[in-house]
Amino acid sequence: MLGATRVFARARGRQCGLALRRASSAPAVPGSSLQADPKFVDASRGEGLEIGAADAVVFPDAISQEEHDALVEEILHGASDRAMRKFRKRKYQEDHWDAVIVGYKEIERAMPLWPPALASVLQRMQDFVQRYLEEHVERVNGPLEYLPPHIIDLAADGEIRPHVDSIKFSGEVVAGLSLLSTRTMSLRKGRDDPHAYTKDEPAVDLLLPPRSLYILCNRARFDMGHSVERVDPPERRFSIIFRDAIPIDKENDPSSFLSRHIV
Ligand SMILES: O=C(O)CCC(=O)C(=O)O
Repeated sequence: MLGATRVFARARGRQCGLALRRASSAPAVPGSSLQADPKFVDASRGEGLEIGAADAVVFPDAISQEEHDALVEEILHGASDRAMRKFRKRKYQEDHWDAVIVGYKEIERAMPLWPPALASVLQRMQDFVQRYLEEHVERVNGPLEYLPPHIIDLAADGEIRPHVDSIKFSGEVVAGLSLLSTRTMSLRKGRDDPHAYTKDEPAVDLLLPPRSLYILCNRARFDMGHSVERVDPPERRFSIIFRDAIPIDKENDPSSFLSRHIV
């Protein structure tokens, strides 16, 4: 993790045309001690990509180590209701040539189903995301409705290929709490075909260590594809994703969250 931070810090020091429009200070939320750290967003290979400085941000110490460990423990060994038992037993989804996400399991888990102490950690994150959007997204002027927090268990060799989340099923934000291991999220110009991307095209990279919260909104949410690529050495990762809801299109199959949310 430290190594990756150093790589990012070095990359940011280079004089490449930075894509992020610089904010006068790191994007923040009034009254909150959480501060986005620009060192975790590397735009040095993002030439030509237009994203506002507040559109893709990382808050590195969003939760404490104790809260992190308790969330991981809960996902691995906690509540033993049927849904969680099934989730734990399920095999990782295999790689298909047309898959956007490979080597993963997922489950939506509504706030009341979490132990109260953890529900309050997740609620704190969601409330923070809401306040962030009110501050940095013009269209957001009041409370949004949120989907249940969504757990993604990404196998050590799993990856999420570039995609723009469907605007049919979720709204202004994709925000994620990262657990267990560090990965990089890359933002590239959005397009329909996740396989039309190449690794060396312009990208903005977000470093996502455990305990960090990222927020994608505005152009980073709607105009850019995001991906979570493999790491070497491979390491398993959990994320807990927060999104706001828009009215569900009843014609779409509600059985798979990702098939509804990822185009
Ligand atoms: O696991 C993550 O942080 C990324 C999740 C993602 O790409 C998505 O839910 O659209």
